[in-house]
Amino acid sequence: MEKRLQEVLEKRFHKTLDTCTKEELFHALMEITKEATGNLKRNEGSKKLYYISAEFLIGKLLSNNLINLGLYEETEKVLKSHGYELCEIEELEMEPSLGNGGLGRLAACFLDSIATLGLPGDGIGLNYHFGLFQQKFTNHKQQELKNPWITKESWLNRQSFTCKVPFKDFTMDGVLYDIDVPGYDSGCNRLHLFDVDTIDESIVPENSINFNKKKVQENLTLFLYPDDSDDAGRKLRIYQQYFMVSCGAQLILKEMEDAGYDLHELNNHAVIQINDTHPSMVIPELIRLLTEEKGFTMDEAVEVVSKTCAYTNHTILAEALEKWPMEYLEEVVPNLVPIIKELDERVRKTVKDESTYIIDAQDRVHMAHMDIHYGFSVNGVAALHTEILKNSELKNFYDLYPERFNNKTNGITFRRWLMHCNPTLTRYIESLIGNGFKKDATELEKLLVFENDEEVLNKLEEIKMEKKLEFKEYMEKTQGLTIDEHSIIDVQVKRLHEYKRQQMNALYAIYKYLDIKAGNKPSTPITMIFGAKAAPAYVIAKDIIHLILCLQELIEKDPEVRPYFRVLMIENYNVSKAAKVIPAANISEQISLASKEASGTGNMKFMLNGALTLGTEDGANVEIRDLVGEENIYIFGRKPQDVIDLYEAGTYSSKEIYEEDALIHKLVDFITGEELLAIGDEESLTRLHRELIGKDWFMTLLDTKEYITTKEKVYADYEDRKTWNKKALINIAKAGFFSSDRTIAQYNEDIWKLK
Ligand code: AZC
Repeated sequence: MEKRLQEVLEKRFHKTLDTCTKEELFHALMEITKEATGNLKRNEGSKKLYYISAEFLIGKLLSNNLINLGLYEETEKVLKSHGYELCEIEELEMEPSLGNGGLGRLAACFLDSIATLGLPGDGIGLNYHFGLFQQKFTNHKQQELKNPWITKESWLNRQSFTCKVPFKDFTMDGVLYDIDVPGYDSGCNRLHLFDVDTIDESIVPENSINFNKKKVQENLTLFLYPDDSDDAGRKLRIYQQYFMVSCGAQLILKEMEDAGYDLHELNNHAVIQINDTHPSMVIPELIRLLTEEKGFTMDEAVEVVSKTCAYTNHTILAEALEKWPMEYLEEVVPNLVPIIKELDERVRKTVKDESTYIIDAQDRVHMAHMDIHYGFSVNGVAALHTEILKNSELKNFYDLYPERFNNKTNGITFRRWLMHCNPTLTRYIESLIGNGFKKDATELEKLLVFENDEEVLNKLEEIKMEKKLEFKEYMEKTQGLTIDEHSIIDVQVKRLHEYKRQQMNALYAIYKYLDIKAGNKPSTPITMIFGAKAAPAYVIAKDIIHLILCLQELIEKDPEVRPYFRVLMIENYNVSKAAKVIPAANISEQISLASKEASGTGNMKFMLNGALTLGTEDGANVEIRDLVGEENIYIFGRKPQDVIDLYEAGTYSSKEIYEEDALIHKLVDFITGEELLAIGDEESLTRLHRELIGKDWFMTLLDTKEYITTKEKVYADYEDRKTWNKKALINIAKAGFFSSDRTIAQYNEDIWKLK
């Protein structure tokens, strides 16, 4: 490594390891890493997976690629001997935020595991020029800025493949960029990101995310998930989706033909995993290409495509299940319209249940319905979620095709979420149980023999302290906030959404603030950490951020409370910040309204790093509880079936709870009390207050009381550090199940069947 680094620095910059700048060093490292991945053997086989997704939240790649290539430690050593820290070089990398949250990060973890297991499988997506917006706090509010990540040199490698994508009034030329995906100690796959050369980044002003949505030729791949609160935005989403699937379908067919396969046997050589409904148009697009260009009859095309495509559902929230007005499709992708109508006709001929039709009475196209009728597999992302799909959300489809439904509980890559983000813990685990867990995560269970070993438990606590100190330093440097490393670090980081109930955590903060004001000081100080971005057009979500930032301000300025209790919000929460805060956490907040969080994956990352979960009976929390046992997790709140029944009955009234419960009344009213109004914006706080009392669609007030009692118990339990550390150890030991290597092995076993 040292020799190669010197060569590259000399050749490119006429510098040496001792004279180069950190930027030059970063670029040399990127070049060497790219060269090493380029030299890896490609994973190959007679059947190939295409994981098609509108999002790949890959995050920074330098360190993870070095880890997977087996070069990390050597690089670290070489840099150290010349006075550099690898982690400070890593800071210079631009972060590709090509995803919103869980769904996009899952796709990135999957790519890592697919490559690691040696399976031939590539990702297909879009090369957004600006990732998810950069979040800035001004006047206690979220402000959105554009988030560029592509520099002159990056991980992208331009390829020679091109294709033409026919829209109604014009054709666009797709070009392809690849990012290599090295497996851990294994071969290499690729992430294919499509783009167009006519994109004009300059149509977006500085400090803004606004642009003319109608100039499709200039804006098509500018933004991940452009604001879809208006017609133009929704149509742009369809332009993007069709562009992605058409380029993807053309690439797939070309690869198949180049390999000499008969396209009539496409399903024996390719499998397409459709990640949520954003890529669903790949089904009619493949049918279109096969019938128009490859001489297939409609029957032949429908049959082979249906045997090739599989669909993953990631949510039961109605607003996220895409339904496109036919009118929009006619305007954007008229080529697909007759095919979608034909697919719908075929369903109508054989199926009685109208609720499963692709085109509904309002002439809207239900993308998920198309996926289920014309795919061979439908999976949910956690056991509970899949049961809800089968028994309520998609029951009518389950009745039709029970054999298509299956569960694949999500997972995370331990290369990023343990080895990279917590090397100290990794090394310590290795010293206790050897390094087999790096390839077979279930070996972490070997840690269980130490559950009563005080030396081991103390060491775990020491490592947590080290990570808290690192996080403290980071927060000081980036936001000027000084955290007390001796406090309990209680973290809720995830997208801001009402169903995730950050507002309930904020109500707890109000409770604690008032309790301390009343003279009840906690034995150990508490630091509550939030990190969340709200969709730019999601008003109530932004109001919740405003509330949290106002509470932060109130407490920071209150010398009576601040030494014991603080509320801090991480600005611009993203993958790199996740890697900093998760290892430092004692408590992992997973408090969604039961039945609403399909799985969650943050919950797994926290557990793996020794935090205890405070959560509802929702998503993968249920499986975490089943693995660690009731005594090693804190579960509270209304049960999923009760919540489903409550929605069905329509009897939930937050107003009633507010009026009957004096404590809740007081906490909710604090939002518009004089303390917060002196800091924040009256309109925003009043709107949130009104929403909580008048609607509270995700039933915050239903669980608030039990949440407060449970959280008080968690904090009290922290005082018995030995028992706490034992619980942490059990959580780490049982986390192996949540390795995405396991998830991918199951996808392959049940759905993909790659050799
Ligand atoms: C998310 C789910 O909300 C989360 O529970 C799950 O863990 C994750 O997918 C991965 O399966 N869903 C989304 O992010 N959905 C969309 C449309 O963005």
